[in-house]
Order: sequence, then structure tokens, then C-alpha cells
Amino acid sequence: MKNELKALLFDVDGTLADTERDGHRVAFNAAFDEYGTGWHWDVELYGKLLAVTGGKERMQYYASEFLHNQNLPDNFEQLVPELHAAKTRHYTELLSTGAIPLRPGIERLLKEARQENLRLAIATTTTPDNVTALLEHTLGSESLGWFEVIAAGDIVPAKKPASDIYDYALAEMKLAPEDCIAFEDSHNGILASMGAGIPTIIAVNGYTHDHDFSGALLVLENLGEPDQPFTVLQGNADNHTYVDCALLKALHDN
Ligand code: XBP
Ligand code: MG
Repeated sequence: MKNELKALLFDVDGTLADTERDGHRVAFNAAFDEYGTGWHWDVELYGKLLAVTGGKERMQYYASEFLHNQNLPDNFEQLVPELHAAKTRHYTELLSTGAIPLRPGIERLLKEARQENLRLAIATTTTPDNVTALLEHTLGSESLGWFEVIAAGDIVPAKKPASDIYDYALAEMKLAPEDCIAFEDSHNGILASMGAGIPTIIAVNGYTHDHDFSGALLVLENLGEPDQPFTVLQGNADNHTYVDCALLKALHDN
């Protein structure tokens, strides 16, 4: 007999909230202005840069693949962590204004999962301070304690699409991948979660609509709400119109 569902693991950027276009991108540009790099990442370019996860890694990717390492600021390699720290400061300041809300269904599902004694964790490539700021300014400070593990950023050497961050969270929680469901929004994300062996539900966003989500349990526009039914893009949700624990258990048992 199959194990019962024990835990839900959530990605952050694009999954809990639509943070990339109007959050991270804006903060990168503010840091570039502060340091006078002359760079600006518009909405379309940023979509291409999302191929690489992690802010420091993304700046290095931009320099090598888009600027061909020409006319970089002096001491670029040493500047990257400084630029990134400035970007994190701008990003957390932006979140503190409440500029970025949670996506549909996230707060409802987290609260229901807590009532049903499902264990919760976060597995993300973003910086830990960014996760704290998002949770504090959307669900309140106490919500940090809802997550048994907040696995984030440089805690593992290889970021998504490597499975390391999910492997780390599973090890910390002493859980097998088949005891869990992961929530992701991107191709790199599902490569990481499924690389760790975790069945995965996808909620797409503007940047990830056309990504390859082969093998996902379900691909949705968003998790939906009782008065805001989801659209199913891939998979079978039977008669459900929003993601709740009953649907998760049904998918898990199948
Ligand atoms: C999220 C990311 C992050 C953020 C930037 O990927 O790619 O890099 O854009 O975060 P995922 P930092 O949702 O797959 O975890 O600048 O803090 O690194
Ligand atoms: Mg994501």
C-alpha cells in the first residue's frame, strides 16, 4: 500500500508569489543604477535571464552570454556579491511596502494543510532574507514558523535545476520523496523537484507558460479559489475546481 501524503514543499519565486517581473527584476535594476553599471534588464530580456537561477549566477550569465564579457565594470567578479547585496536590500524594501501579494490559493492551502497536519517546507534558490520578507509582509511573522525547513539560497552548492535543495529539505525532514508533493512554477523548478523524486504540481506564470512540464502531476494556471476556479493545462483534476488537501490526497494516492 502506498504511503500517505505527509508533506508539501513549496518553491517561492513564481510559486508563492509573482516576484520576478515586478520584484527581483526591479531590484536588480535599482542596484545597477546605484552602482552606475549602465545596465537595465527590461521585461523581455529578464525572461531570457531566468534561464539561470540565483541572482549572482544570473548577473554572471548576463555578463558572459549577453555582453560577451565586454566593457564590464572594474573588478566585476568582486563586484557581483556587492551588487547582489544591494539588490537584496532593494528587493526586501520593495516587499515591505506590500507590493507583491501571494498568488491565488496559496494562503488558503497553507492554512488548510496546517489544519490537516501536513508538514510544510520551502525549497528555493533565492536568498533567505527574501523568503523572510515575503512571508512577513504577506502572512505575518508567525508564518515563518509554519515551515519546518526553509531551504534557501547558497545552503547547497548547486542551485536548481539541480535537485540539491529538495534533497536537502527531504534529508532535514527525514522524509521520502514519495511522501511529499512539491509546488513549482518553472522548468528549472520541476527538474529540481522531480530530480529529487517528488511528485510535482505546477502553477504557471507569465514567464513560464510555455515551459516543458513533462511528468507533472498537474499543470494549472494557478491553484484556484472556491470562487475563482483554476484552469487545468495538463493532467486530470477530476471535478475539483481549486487545489485543496482532498485533491492533493487523491492525486497522491493515484
Ligand atoms: C528563483 C530565482 C531566484 C531569484 C533571485 O528560482 O531564480 O534566483 O530570481 O534570487 P526558483 P536571488 O523559483 O526556481 O527557486 O537574487 O536572491 O538569488
Ligand atoms: Mg520558481
